[in-house]
Amino acid sequence: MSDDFETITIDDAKALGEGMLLAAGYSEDHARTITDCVVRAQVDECHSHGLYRLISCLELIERGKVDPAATPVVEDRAPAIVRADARRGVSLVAFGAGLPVLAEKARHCGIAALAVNNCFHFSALWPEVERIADEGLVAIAVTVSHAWVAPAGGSRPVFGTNPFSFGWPRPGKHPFVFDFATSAIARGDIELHRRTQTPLPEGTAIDADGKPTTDPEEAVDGAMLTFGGHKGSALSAMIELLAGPLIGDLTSAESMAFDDDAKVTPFHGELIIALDPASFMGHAALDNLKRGETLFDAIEGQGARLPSARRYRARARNAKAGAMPVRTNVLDELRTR
Ligand code: NDP
Ligand code: PYC
Repeated sequence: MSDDFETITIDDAKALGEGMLLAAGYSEDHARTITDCVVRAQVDECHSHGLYRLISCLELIERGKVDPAATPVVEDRAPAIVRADARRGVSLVAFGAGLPVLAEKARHCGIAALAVNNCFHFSALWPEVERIADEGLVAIAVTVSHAWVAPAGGSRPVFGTNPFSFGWPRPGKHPFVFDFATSAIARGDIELHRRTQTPLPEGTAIDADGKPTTDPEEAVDGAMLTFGGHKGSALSAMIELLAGPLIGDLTSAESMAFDDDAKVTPFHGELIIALDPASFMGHAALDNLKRGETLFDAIEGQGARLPSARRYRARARNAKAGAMPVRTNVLDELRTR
């Protein structure tokens, strides 16, 4: 199978996404919110969480798992805690419902947390922390997935690919954002390698006998690895605890059990924390935020790049062209549905 790309316009991608999701039975809110997220990811050339994810959203309906018209319920749990129950809908819709309360609470208390519960979660986390950072708040988001990843020193899956994302507002600039799986590779990339039958990078997976492999099929039968050995493993365990038991939601192993071999997008919760610089530093907040710029200058000044710099460049390039590259095999799969 080829690994070629073709260019489609942003408007066509939006029409394709919304059209497919509405026809499949998603509510307008779900269809619009999902499409907005996957098109934004595609514009930023985040291929593992771009238009490709429409396929998983369609499978969620086809396999009878998601409530495609779920209306989230937002609950004020404590002065600095808000909960958005997705009610078996998609995480992004519940996030959108909880965000205004999270921001208001963060400004009032200085720090606040949003627990998104009972959601199907297919997306990258940077769109969420970027939105919070655009409001002048510092953001952290974590979520689990399905148990695909072995702990460092082990050989059987326990953890999800458990992404960790951070956003820092930068006056007059795009926020500083990073967002990565705590596995050495995202599951979405493994699936894309499977589709194109191309080898995985070394050090990302082991086979069912615990031996290193670059074969995506063997990786799926075996286990993925954490990044950074024991360090990624500990971070992944922390994310299991924060986005699972702390907020009363499923761990990656429990999400896998809930899936019951339907092989759909994970079902669990997400924890999002927002911090308000003005509450910490009052009038000095802006000056202190600008001190972050000294750090960024020191990074970029020696030729290193900031996380998200590639994404922001792709965004500017593709927004100007009104079009973006998409893997041909992904478009073929979407068009034949
Ligand atoms: P990557 O390894 O592709 O990149 C992670 C981050 O590191 C990005 O912010 C990226 O910026 C930055 N980065 C990459 N290379 C460099 C570099 N050389 N110097 C500085 N920064 C760099 O991420 P993953 O493959 O681990 O994850 C991809 C996506 O998958 C994430 O968005 C994540 O949220 C999502 N995901 C979602 C899951 C879920 O359960 N919902 C589970 C697992 C992953 P840039 O984008 O600019 O390259
Ligand atoms: O790429 O690991 C991943 C992933 C899991 C759920 C959504 N994305």
